[in-house]
Amino acid sequence: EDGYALWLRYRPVGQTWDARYTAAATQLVPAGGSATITAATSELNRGLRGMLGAVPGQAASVSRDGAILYGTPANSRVIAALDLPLKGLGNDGFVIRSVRVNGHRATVIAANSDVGVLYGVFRFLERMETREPLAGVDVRDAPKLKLRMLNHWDNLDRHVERGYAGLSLWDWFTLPEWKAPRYTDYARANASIGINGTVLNNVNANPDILRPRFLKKVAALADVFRPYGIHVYLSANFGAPVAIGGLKTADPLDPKVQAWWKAKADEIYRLIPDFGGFLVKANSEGQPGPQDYHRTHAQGANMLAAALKPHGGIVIWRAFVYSAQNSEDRAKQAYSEFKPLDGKFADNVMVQVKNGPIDFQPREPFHPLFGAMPHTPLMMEVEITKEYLGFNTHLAYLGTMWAEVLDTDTWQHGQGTTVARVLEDGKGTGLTGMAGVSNIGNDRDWTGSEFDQANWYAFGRLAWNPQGSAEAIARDWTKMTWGENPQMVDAIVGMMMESREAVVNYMTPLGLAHQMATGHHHGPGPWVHNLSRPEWNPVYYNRADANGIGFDRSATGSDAIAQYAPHVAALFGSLNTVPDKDLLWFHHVPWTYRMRSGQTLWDSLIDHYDKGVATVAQMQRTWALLKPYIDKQRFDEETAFMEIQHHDALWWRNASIAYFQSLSKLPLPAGHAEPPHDLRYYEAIKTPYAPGQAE
Ligand code: BDP
Repeated sequence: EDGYALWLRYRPVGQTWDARYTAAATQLVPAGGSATITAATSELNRGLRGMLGAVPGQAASVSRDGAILYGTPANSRVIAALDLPLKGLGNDGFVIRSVRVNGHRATVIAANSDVGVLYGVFRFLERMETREPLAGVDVRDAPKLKLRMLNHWDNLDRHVERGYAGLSLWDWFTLPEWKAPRYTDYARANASIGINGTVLNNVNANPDILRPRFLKKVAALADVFRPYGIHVYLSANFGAPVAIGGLKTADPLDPKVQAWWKAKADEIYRLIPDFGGFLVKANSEGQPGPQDYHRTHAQGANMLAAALKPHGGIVIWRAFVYSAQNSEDRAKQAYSEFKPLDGKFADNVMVQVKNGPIDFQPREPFHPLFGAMPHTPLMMEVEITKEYLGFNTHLAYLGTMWAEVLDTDTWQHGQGTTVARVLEDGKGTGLTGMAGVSNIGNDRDWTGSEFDQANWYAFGRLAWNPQGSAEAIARDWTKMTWGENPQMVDAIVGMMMESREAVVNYMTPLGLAHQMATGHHHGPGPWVHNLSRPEWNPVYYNRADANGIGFDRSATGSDAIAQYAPHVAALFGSLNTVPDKDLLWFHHVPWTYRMRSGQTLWDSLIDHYDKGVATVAQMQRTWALLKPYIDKQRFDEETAFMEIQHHDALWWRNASIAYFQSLSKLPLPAGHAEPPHDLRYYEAIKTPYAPGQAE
């Protein structure tokens, strides 16, 4: 196995389950003939053939025990007569239930729309893959968020920004004529976890994507994805009217600019009637935007929203902004800029906010905008691709990271206003959502490693239900990806659940952030101080000197805490209550500061680095014991990747300690080894090759 099948492996279920499942899968009875129902049928055939060794016959009505009846009440009088609890499930929810039809035992998979039926079919197959019983099944489920989207940072030359899994899947050269089967497999995988939107191109957007010749290619992809319920979106370059439209300005208040975007939207919808809309990165890291014309983000977003509105499209406007001219703490800038715009956005605009206030670090506190824009639908953006967490070779299961943010209480509207709750509230517009920066490329295994598939999977599951359990998700994924042996499943889930904390520990413990080397962000660079913008330098974040370390964001410092609700501000703002994990994010403390554990900060810091390395070593030992249960290629690859991770973890630990020790001048606590080399040695290490960043 090479990982291509993802979690949809559909391997034989084995004797114990064979008889039980076969009795519940003797006949397929689809209702309706849409492309989506056809996709559902073909998935059932694929899954049942793989798991049970045979494809059941297809029939127009239930005529034997063990039939699977699937469709909507609108397309099937039999389903309508079952009077299933479909109300309140929206378009995407479904019911799976054991019923009797025509005197026969059957399983019905029903929904209000064919896409809901498809989701139900995938859930049915997932039950088999995870060895849940089918007899007496009664599932009723619907997504809590409306938009569950991948953001591809794919350039038109197929380089993927921050991509570690090969080239972009989209082969623009052979599209639209050649619709590679892989596009369908991509859609299947996404639909299986409820993802219903995809932004095809990088937020650092090449305006060419909006030219007619590219739009035809985009339309071809949209045609492939449509049966799977996936809408296509594009990242739009705000300067496109100038870059490709021949206009002299992109000022959102200029009628010619407005007309250009309107015509562009009309053109897109002629080709793609269900086009989702535009994602926009504006006035951020050099991208053009409304501020180039002294207009606000809201004015820019609303102008695009007006062009899309007649077609039902939306604008997703990113709040990832920090400016070279602004000397305010970077962690504060998005809030400072967007909070005053609350209520000023059109009703088909969503603001997309990263999970933390800076930038996808291994750990950040939640973004203060969550809960702080009561009149604006917010979408949370997470980074599935592991730009800051060791690329594709470090095992880091991100389900725990996202669940940590989602479960955090913002206190913005009283206790219990968790980030998940904020996201689930569409402010009356019905617009709710979560976006994940894709980790997908054209590598055989899609994501550059087996374990990175888990992050794609977990993203979909949490976007479906932001209150889901990271552990339960890891368990389902593990069973589907590696097999059902309970000891193996426990061992792998155990590794996954610790893995992200291990990365935090060996890279940026106790609230440190952005200590990565320049440009590619792989490997340590806590000493870096020579980049043109202060907030690009790791020293900006660690603020380490002879006395101590950490960024004072309390009232005595940048006062970033004031952007949180009072309860949270008080929690983070006081040394007595700030969680250890966020200590150096919010406070600058002396090296000799006494932690609540009684340890000094210095000793605790060293402990954390070593703990991170030790966890990786433990994961390696656990993995080695799993050899008998795992197919050779996948086992060997992960073994090698863990060696890389262990090497890198040690490198991070040693380099970080060497640098901080050059300032603190403190000895290492007993039992902790000195870094084997001096600081110069670590400073001189160059990452010889990081994807897209070869020197
Ligand atoms: C940063 C990435 C950069 C992205 C940017 C963004 O380093 O490549 O363009 O985020 O989200 O994390 O726009």
